[in-house]
Order: sequence, then structure tokens, then C-alpha cells
Amino acid sequence: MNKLIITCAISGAEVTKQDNSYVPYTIEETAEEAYQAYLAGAAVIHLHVRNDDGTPTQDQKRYQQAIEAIQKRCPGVIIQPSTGGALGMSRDERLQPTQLPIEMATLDCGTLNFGGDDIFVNTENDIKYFAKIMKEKEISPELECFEKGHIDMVLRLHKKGFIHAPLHFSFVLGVNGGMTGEERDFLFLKESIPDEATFSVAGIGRFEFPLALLSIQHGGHVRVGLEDNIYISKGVLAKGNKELVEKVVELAKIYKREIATPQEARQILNIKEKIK
Ligand code: KMH
Ligand code: ZN
Repeated sequence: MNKLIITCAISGAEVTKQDNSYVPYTIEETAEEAYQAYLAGAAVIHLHVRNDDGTPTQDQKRYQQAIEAIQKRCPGVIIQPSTGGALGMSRDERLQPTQLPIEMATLDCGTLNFGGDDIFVNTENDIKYFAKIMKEKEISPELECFEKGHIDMVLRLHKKGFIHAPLHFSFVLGVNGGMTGEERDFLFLKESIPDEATFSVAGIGRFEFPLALLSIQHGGHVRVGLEDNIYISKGVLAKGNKELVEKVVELAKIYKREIATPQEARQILNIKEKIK
């Protein structure tokens, strides 16, 4: 089978040190968590940045500092900044990291409830706007889909020329307000994308490892990390992103999936290399 790309979502925008003390805030903590994930086998770092007090920010300079620090510690790793940012941010605020010479970024493909009164807004026009900028800047979009309607949106916008191939989907399942992460949900989404598309799965909370295993079994890729899940097993906090990535590496052995290096990940995903 093809090699397995592990993405590590090291920080997110919502999870805090109160939830898990390993959630990185400072540039040094962010670089260290990325480094530990990279050593464990992550080829891609999905990146949100925080101010030192933990508040989420999409500030371009803060991203630049974090990216430089990560590149220094993790030679060749693919850095995938978030354009989702945190709830309530404007389009242009969210898009700031795309001003940097990045290879990949997330593209969130639809609006959804996000628990309580929260809504994560991604209108059709938002998606077109984000996709246009990523196309112009030759940034590979990771197409984050939280439910089936988001896949339909991608396919429609791809047909109309707004979203460019190659299509690389990320099924983010188990968000309170999105699609759940049972096996049937995964299979439905997997069958809904074109054969030539690639996909990764990010299971939220208790869905993280069962979905990782399913994706490994079905030739897909996997995202784990403290953004999505803070536990290594039921009730036991993970001692950092490293443990979560290590667990995926163990799961991969069950189906004899080798782990892709960052360079192999670039080939699999057809990413235009930008780092020196
Ligand atoms: N923080 C969430 C509201 C992304 O990175 O593109 C959005 C998010 C998605 O994390
Ligand atoms: Zn994210």
C-alpha cells in the first residue's frame, strides 16, 4: 500500500493548557512540539499560532516566527498553516499566513455549528475567495470537510474552476455540530470523493484513533494532535503531540503501511516545494 502521511495538529485555536499542559503557546513551545511530532513521524505540521498568553491569533509576523523556528528544528517538514483561525475572525484576518511562502494551508469547505452558540462560518463566497488566493500563490489546499455537504461544495467549486486539482481532502469528524465519526460516516465520505483524490482523516476526541485505524486500513492518511484530542487513551492525558503520533505509527504497522517522509508526502500530494 501507499505510504502513510501523518499530519500533526499541534496546537489548534481552542484547546488550552488547562486542558493539556503540553498545548504550545510561545514560539519556543510551538517549535518544540512540532519537533517532537516530526521526530515521531509527522511529515506535516498543521499550524495555529497563539500569543504568549494563549489567545489565538492569525498575525502574519507571529506565523513567520513560528514557521522559521519550526523549519530550523525540523528540516524539510511541510508546514500547513490554518486559514480557519479561531471562531469569529474575518476573512482577511484568517488569510494572513498565505502572505508567507508556504506550501500548504487548510481550506475550510463549509459552515457548521461548533457547539453551544458558536458557528464556524465558511460561506460559498469565503471558500471561493480563499481558494483563489491559494491558487494564485500556488499553495496546496487541504480541503477540510466536516460533513458530506462540504464535499459536495468542493466538487461543485472544482467543476466551476474555483478549486484546483489535485484534490486532497481532510475529513474532520466528531465536531459537535458536524458529522460524527462512526465507520459508516467515514465510508460514506470516502466513497463520495473522486478516485484520484487523496484524503486524510482527523477524528475529534474519542474518534481520533478508531478513525486513524480505518483510514490506515483504507489507504488514506491521518491527522492527530492536541488540536483534535488531548488523550492518549480513555481518561489519560497525552504527554504531548509526540505520543499521539507514536500511536499512529504503531497502528500503521497493523496494515504494514510505511510512514512517508516530508519529501515523500510532497510527491504523494503533488505539493510545489518552496523551502530551500
Ligand atoms: N479553529 C477552528 C474554528 C482550520 O484549521 O482550518 C477552525 C479550524 C480549521 O481549526
Ligand atoms: Zn486547525
